[in-house]
Amino acid sequence: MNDSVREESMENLWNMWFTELHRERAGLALKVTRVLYSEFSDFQRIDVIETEEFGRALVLYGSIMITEKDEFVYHEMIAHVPLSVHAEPSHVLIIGGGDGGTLREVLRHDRVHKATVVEIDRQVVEVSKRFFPKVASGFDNPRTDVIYDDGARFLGTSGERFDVILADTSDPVGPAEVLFQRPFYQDAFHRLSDDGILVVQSESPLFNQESVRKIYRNLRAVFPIVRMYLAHVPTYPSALWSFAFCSKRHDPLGDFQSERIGFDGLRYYNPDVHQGSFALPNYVRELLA
Ligand code: SPD
Repeated sequence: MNDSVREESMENLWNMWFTELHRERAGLALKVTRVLYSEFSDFQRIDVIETEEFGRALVLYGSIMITEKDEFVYHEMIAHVPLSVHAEPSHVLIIGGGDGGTLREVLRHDRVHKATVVEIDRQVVEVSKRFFPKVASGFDNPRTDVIYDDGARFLGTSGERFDVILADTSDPVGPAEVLFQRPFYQDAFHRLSDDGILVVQSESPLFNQESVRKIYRNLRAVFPIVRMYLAHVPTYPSALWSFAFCSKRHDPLGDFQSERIGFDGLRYYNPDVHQGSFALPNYVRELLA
């Protein structure tokens, strides 16, 4: 075999693709350079792949949770939107979030004295620390408390109160399904302080319309203020992702104060993005009506 033939056959050998189907006939395909990790934990299948375009990706249950290239969008948006609306977010609870990206963003705020992460799957945290050290950088922070437990059970039994709760979950299948149901939202309401805010990741308004409808129906039955906001996450279904801002008192636009973001280094979130993310296209308004 001459060199050029050998090179070509190596090229074919590594012509490996990861595909995530988002609907029956549409999905995302990423060219893979290496599979770094592939195991079943007690709860789910966990894969870490290295892709040419998006760097390393953490895949749970066959679904991309984070990639090195675009994780900042989701994590900045789930954390900084509520934290720049709440006046004293002293104690923040993160349900899920085992990769650590949301924690990293929460800890940027000096006004947060304690961040509690409740993750069901210890293996996700270990994998993230090993393969995504920059994302998982907050786990050793003295303000962080990590509890390995079922998020729904924790909220139902905990006697603690939180100023902000962030439901940084995977999709509503498997172990995360209960985290999208009304009892979970009721428990979150009761665990929040009187001016508390809950933010939940609420799926794609284009590709997951049935889930979105259910999530907002359940949230509106519990919280007096429920507003959707949007962000562009290229590796999530339809690349348009939604979050639900739910609160007892705070209005996400009226109570927003840009001075609360007193640090550098954000790559997506800024005051204009905060305001603009609550502007919804007509088809999304209709979905929520
Ligand atoms: N379909 C992908 C939805 C993922 C939402 N959660 C991501 C967790 C990142 N910390």
